[in-house]
Amino acid sequence: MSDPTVQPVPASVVEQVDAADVTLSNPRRAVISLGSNLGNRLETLQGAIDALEDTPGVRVKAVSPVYETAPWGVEPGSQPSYFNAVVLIKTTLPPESLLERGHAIEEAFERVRDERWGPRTLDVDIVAYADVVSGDPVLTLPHPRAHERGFVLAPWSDIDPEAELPGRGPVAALLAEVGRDGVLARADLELRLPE
Ligand code: PH2
Ligand code: MG
Ligand code: MG
Repeated sequence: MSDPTVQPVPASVVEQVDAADVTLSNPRRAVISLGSNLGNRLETLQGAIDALEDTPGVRVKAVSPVYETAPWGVEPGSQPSYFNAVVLIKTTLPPESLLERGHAIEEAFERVRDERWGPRTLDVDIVAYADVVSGDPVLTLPHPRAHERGFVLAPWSDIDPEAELPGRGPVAALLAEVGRDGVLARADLELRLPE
């Protein structure tokens, strides 16, 4: 007979613990792109990096140089230039939770979503999550336009020259194809890796 003092654990709880166990003991690498073209761009990017580090289950491992970049995908001259950077993280959060956290950080910096590719105080994009390739419209991985954006590829290759964009190939080769037009390193500015 079974021991009456042992309470059965519902199957749903067993499953959740198993899923959490796997990610907790196996943090994943992810690549985050940060962009800002409204307000104090540098302060905002640093605030986003600090907020990522403050997230349970996220460690910021590397922070790229700052680039000043021409707005991509909009009429030339119609928006202020962007500051862009890339950060490498290790995380126990699944991609959906990381996305949610990115949106919460955007909201903390008063991001307004009214037009596609409108100017913004802060954009936090998941460029890649481990080697996941997914066509999920809520979170397409890797980011569907990362391979053609110098403002993502240049800072990423600075901090990880050997990096590969899942399904697309080496970041350095993609950058060579796209070129560095409108992507200017701001060596006079610096973002800090949180302590
Ligand atoms: N983000 C966009 C649209 N255009 N252009 C630059 N230079 N940098 C960005 O981060 C950026 C953009 C939409 O997310
Ligand atoms: Mg974006
Ligand atoms: Mg975005």
